[in-house]
Amino acid sequence: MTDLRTDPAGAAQAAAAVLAERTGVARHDLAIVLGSGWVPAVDVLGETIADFPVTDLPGFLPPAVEGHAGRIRSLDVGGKRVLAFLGRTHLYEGRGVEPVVHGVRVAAAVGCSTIVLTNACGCLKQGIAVGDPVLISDHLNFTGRTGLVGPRFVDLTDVYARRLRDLVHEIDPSIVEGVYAQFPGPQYETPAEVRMAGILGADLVGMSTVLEAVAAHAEGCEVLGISLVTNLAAGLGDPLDHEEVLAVGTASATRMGELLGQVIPRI
Ligand code: 8IG
Repeated sequence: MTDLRTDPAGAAQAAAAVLAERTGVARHDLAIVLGSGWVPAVDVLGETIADFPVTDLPGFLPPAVEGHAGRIRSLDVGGKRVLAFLGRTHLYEGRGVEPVVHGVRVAAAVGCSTIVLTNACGCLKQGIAVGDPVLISDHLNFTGRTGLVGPRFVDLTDVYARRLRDLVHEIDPSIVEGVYAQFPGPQYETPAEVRMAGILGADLVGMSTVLEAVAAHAEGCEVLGISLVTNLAAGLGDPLDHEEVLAVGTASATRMGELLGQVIPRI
């Protein structure tokens, strides 16, 4: 059996082979990773062709966080075959970066040329409210880690593809853009860390997405990042509560599903 840590590319190929068998198709067009509370978005997205636990594929870990279902769904969205990851592995689970980026590598291995990364996050930017979606325009990697293996000097100028952001704006011009900062977590930031992140250019703070975006971009995929603001960052509002985060996500998920349902056929 291929080891995820020593041979991530081989592990992705192995999972891709099982995925093809389980979904009945050798290739998918697009993958979407659903973050905290985003799972209901996929229910309104299209017709489900297959649905099974991520752990049916080699290299995937069982979910560690409530709100992360840990399933893979293959859907037809307006004629496009879409692979949805219902939940993700986070860096704060302490199992290294390989399981964090395994999903996007598998998606690339089955032919996905676009990866949509979604998350729930805290917000620092004036004028953005809890419940608003934000298109990720760029990121700050505060994890001190990489989603890459070996000395690969990948250019990140357009990691969140301008083309895809423009496409979303054609459908919904009201969606704003922001810079997402990934902290290692699992603790939320202190108010001082939030001030620091703001000074350094962050609009959003979260605990995912960045390493996956880098890995997906390195695989040659176009990345669309969409954050759902579920709380004001620490020190800017009420203290943070995981239950509230999930409730806000669920309330906005249907709107997000409808948006994605319009975007995906045009990608
Ligand atoms: I939801 O305020 C959610 N995830 N780091 N900070 C960080 N992650 C988050 C936050 C937040 N809200």
